Formats: sequence, structure tokens, C-alpha cells
Amino acid sequence: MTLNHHEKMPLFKRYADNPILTSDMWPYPANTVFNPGATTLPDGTTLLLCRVEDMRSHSHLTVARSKDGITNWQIDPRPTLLPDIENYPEEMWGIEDPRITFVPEMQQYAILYTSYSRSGPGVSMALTKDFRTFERLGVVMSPEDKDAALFPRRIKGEWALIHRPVGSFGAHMWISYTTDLKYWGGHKMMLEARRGAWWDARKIGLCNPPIETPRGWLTIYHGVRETAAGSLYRLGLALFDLESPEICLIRGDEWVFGADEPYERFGDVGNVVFPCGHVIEPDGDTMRIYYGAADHCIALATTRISMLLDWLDEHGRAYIARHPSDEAQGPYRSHDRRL
Ligand code: BMA
Repeated sequence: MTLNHHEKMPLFKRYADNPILTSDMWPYPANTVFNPGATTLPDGTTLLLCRVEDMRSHSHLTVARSKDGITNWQIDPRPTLLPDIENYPEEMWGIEDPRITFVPEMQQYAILYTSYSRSGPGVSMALTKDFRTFERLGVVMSPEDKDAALFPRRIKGEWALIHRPVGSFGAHMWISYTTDLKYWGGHKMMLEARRGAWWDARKIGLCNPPIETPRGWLTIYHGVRETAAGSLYRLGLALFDLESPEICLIRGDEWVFGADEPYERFGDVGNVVFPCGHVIEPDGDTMRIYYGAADHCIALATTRISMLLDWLDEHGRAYIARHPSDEAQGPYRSHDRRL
């Protein structure tokens, strides 16, 4: 048997009784439940905002709550947030893959989600205080765009959003800024999909929202490798400058988490691990990552922020984004310089 080096000293430790949530547990008929956003409520309860796919293959979002974030999930008896097609026609084919950021200045949770419109998937935003009533702000990034999350605080006076527009040169991570959550600008590419044989060639996107650490914004992103047998979705790490988050300080070369267990290998879309949310424990370091597995169930893995930063120091390289059409320039400032 080949030993996977990630398994010897796992950065991400899977919960032994994964998956933690499946459509069988749902209080109403559902095809699949996956890709949940996550947050902690003031009383310490873990809240997941789960993507639920119905028998039409359209998705909506439903809340599941648990005291320990692992067991005894209380699932809302009916869909919590359904597409509102009359007022928001961009939600016509469903709402998907929410990322939740608590914003202390607003004392609200900002939810960025994919609205699947006739023109393709775009990024929509809603605000909530209690996950019972929601204020929709509509489309913030037009199609084709997804994998978005808001930063929890203003940066140099502006709100900032990571997202993943798709263009003819590929699908890369971008950052955009606003002062009023309505008009967005200052668009910059922050991390580029690699090319060729790389595990993160062609398509990348933010997973759970960025995590503020003293050394920078730590992000987990997914990379997609197309193979003859379909797509492989795996996770990688990158660190961005605290006050200019479009500047990537370090990017890891290797993926750190990929589909391995049967519930990740087999499902509606096999070989996919897709986190949209995390919760940080009171120690400020231990992190629970909630992820969709094979587009059919929800699983849990734990890690530590300090371990991820150490891993980046050991395996990461200084990085600078370049325009993908610029053949002359390599993607790295230096091949072995570490910050
Ligand atoms: C992506 C998103 C995810 C999904 C993944 C794998 O493009 O649509 O919702 O989990 O594909 O199918």
C-alpha cells in the first residue's frame, strides 16, 4: 500500500463518524445536502446553512444547529431560504454554496451565495441577524462568478469581497472593494489557477471565508484538476497581506486535503471535497471545517490554524499574481525565496 504522506501527519483530521449530515436525516424530501456555510451563534451553538438539492436538482438553503457542532443537529423543518424568483429572477435555478461572515461593525451575518440565473451562476448577498429573516441585497457580481465571501472588517475603509469570475483565460480568485455594499470596484486578481498538470490548474475558488491571523489572511481554496475520469476537487493554502489582501504572501504548491474516504469518493459528483464554512474553537486555534463530500453529504474535519501556517512556511513560496496571458513572466518572484 502506498502511504499518503498527508495521512502520516494529517493536517486535517476527519471526524470518525463522518458524514455528520445526510439527506436521510432531513425532515422533508431532499436529494442531497452538501456545501454548508458555518458560523457560531452568541450562545456557542454551531449553525450550518446547508445547501439542499431537491428532486428537480434546484438548490435552496436550510439551517441545522448543534450545541457541540458534531451531533444532535436540529434541522429547520422547512427550507430556511428559498429562491425568491419573483423579486430576484437571478435565483431562478436555485441558490447554492453559502459563505457566512459575521461582521461586528454591522452586528449581522453577511451571506454570499451563488444565485443560478438563466445567464449562469452569479454572486448574491443577504444579511441576517438571526437566520430566520433575511435582507437580500441582490446580485453583487454578475455571471459567471461564484465562490465568494466577505471579509469581516473594512480594509483601509472599504469592504472587500473575494470571488471567482470565469473568463476566457480561466477561473481565478479576484478581490473587489466597496464602501456601500452596492457599487463594487478596485477589482484585482489575487490568486491564479495554475496550468497544465498542476492539481489546481484551470479552476480555483475560495472555500470557507478568509481567516485573519497576525501574519495575514489565511485562505483555504479549492483547485480543480480535469482528468479523463472527471474533475478532482482538492484543497490548497495561501496567505494574503492583512492590509492589501490582493497581495499573496505565500502559496503552497501541494494540495493539503483531497477525497479519500468512500463518502468523498462516491456520490452524485465523486472525488469532491468542498468546504464553505468553518468554526474556530474558543482556544483561537482549533478549527472545525465543514465540507460537502461528493456533492451528496456533509462531513467534518478538524485542523489548527497554527499548523496550517507552519505548513505554509515549510511548503509555501512567495508568490505574485500575473496576468495569465503574460507568457514572458513566471508566476513567482523567486523559486525558493520564503517570506
Ligand atoms: C462546483 C460547485 C460546487 C460543487 C462542485 C462539484 O462548480 O458547483 O457546488 O460542489 O462544482 O460538483
